[in-house]
Amino acid sequence: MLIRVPAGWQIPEREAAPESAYWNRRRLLAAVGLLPASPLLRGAPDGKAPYPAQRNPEFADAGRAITEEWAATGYNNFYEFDPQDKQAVKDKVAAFQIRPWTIEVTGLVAKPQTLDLDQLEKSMPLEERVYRFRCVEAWSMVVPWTGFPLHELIRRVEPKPEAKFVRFVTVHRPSQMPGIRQANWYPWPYFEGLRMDEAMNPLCLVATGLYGKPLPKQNGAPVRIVAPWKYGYKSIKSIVKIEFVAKQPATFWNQLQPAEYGFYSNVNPKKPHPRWSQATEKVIPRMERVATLPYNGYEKWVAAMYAGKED
Ligand SMILES: Nc1nc2c(c(=O)[nH]1)N[C@H]1C(S)=C(S)[C@@H](COP(=O)(O)O)O[C@H]1N2
Ligand SMILES: [Mo]
Repeated sequence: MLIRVPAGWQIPEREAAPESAYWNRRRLLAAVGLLPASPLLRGAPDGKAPYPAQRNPEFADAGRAITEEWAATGYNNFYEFDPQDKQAVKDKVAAFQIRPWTIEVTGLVAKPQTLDLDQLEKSMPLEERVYRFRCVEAWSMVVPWTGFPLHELIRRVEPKPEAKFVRFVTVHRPSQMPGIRQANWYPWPYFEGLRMDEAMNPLCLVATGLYGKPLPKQNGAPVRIVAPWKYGYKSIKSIVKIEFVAKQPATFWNQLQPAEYGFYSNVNPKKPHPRWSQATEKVIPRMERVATLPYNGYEKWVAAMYAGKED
């Protein structure tokens, strides 16, 4: 049996105390499926929720100040709620139900399954990472996500060799998502995709939290993808389905406007959008201009995946 040993930084000082050894053992057993999950297993030794998770020191400093929480949670692209006004999204999410929540994992995998999000979170190594986040519209932010690497989930379902891409689908709930009714010509539900190596890249997070708390609805509660080297639209929100496929899947924005939005959509300051430059970006909320970095500054982690190609 393969037991995952947490990296040194994942074991907080306080958990080195003898009383917490019991909890760590319970969490480990639960993680490998030997114990039924119980609410008491969540997070810290005192039974508190797993937020805030411990910050991964490799992603503690994004080289820019962390965006104020009110700004990152008050200026959102989430067309299902409002396809026009980013500042209105947060005021239109009240009816959106985020529990219970399941994710169907299907397609070319040995172990297709429907995951309950609460169970999944308990069994995954939650960590906090501060990432730069760059929208294709040339605004950006710097925020601490809580989540776990997507590869942890992918390994668990054992993709077949024919699986070359991963497709993600957002929940489709017109009754709770006024933007879907408002913009009914869009091909809802929102869908996205990654190549398998991108999905397996250690940078790619399944996020369930922001600013040390569960994700606000406007930021994609209860669970979303974060691929920080790509334009923001690749980071699909409120996902209910993950499908492993052989062929490059269609994606929402690429299907709507292929000349403007590609499949790979890696942040690239040298490749202008047909209607605007991508050389700089405006940092919310003050919109000061800063230079946009290749792969949003994550070249070191991801450039090898695109060696010799322009993506
Ligand atoms: N389901 C869904 N996911 C989505 C979107 C959307 O409209 N619907 N917008 C995308 C875009 S364009 C961006 S920039 C980010 C915005 O994430 P944020 O609101 O947390 O900043 O979400 C992405 N994920
Ligand atoms: Mo975006």
